[in-house]
Amino acid sequence: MDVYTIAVIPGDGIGREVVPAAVEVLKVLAEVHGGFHFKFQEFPWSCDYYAEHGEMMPADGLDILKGFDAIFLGAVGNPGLVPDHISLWGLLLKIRREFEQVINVRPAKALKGVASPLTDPQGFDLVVVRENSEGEYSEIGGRLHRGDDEMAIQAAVFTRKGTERVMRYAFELARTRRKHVTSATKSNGIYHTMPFWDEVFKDVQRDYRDVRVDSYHIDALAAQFVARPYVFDVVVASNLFGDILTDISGAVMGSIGIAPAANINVNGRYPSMFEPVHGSAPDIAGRGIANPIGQIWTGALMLEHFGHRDAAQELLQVMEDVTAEGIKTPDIGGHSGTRDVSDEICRRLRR
Ligand code: GGG
Repeated sequence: MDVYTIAVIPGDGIGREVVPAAVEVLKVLAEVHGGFHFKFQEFPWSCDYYAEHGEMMPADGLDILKGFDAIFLGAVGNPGLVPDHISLWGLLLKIRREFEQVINVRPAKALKGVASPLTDPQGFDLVVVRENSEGEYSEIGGRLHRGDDEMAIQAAVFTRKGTERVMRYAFELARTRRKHVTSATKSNGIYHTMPFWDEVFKDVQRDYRDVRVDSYHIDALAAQFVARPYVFDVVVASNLFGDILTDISGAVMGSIGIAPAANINVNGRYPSMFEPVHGSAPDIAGRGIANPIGQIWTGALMLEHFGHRDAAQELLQVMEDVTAEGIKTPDIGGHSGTRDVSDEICRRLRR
């Protein structure tokens, strides 16, 4: 029996609703599937924790997390309590950086029973591979002057190592899929980093001549994600572009509440972290209507990461059956609550 220790950080807002729902589903899956077992331990690190302690997580938080096999996180952010850049850099981005979770894998595909703005019968099935540790997400820069001369400067960091690494990950993934990689660039407008990005892409593609490639400027790519998402297989993008593209692909699926994500530590030194694409959604928090599918699908990515592909597939199948039968939250046109959806998934897993 494989036993996995999982650090659970529900975080803020709807994270506190969708995480317990998904944990319940994962417990039932382990029980009925056999062969593996989870030991979950919850941590209250969040904006409320900050209000009490002046930090998003304790000083030894990373040391504590290091001892786990994976981290299962909900959402971070309560702008009424803590400025967003403080909460994100104090918890989510800190974990991604310190635990070298350099790759963010964000799949998106048309699900049965979820009305999508996309009417094409072909559906779509793509994965965005996002650079997760550098790029535009940088603390380098500063603010100068006051009044008319006030300014803010923000530097982006693109290392050859980091850029090549995310591209190789995307090509390797494409080899297990439809062998097509699309690069998200903006080398017409961004003078240094994006021509560099294109150069590295060209260098890496030489090692993957069996994989078809193309490249779009991010603005055109964003439009294509909406108009023709079915033409994409694996899309490789920088930190910011990948974040934006996956909010779009979430919306194209029908709701960002469905979209899953995995922050992968590729060197095996630290745990990987699994968290859905969506944020804390303060507007609907506490109403019991948050969509748990993004968090549950994220749980399936965690199972795949541990090598339990069949259990992950079983979970995805049941999840899709439930949405196909109309048991779904209001964001995707249903009338069910968070727990109605997760309870129904548990009930079907037990059958
Ligand atoms: N699911 C985690 C969360 O709270 N995401 C919101 C967000 O804005 N994340 C920024 C990012 O993924 O870079």
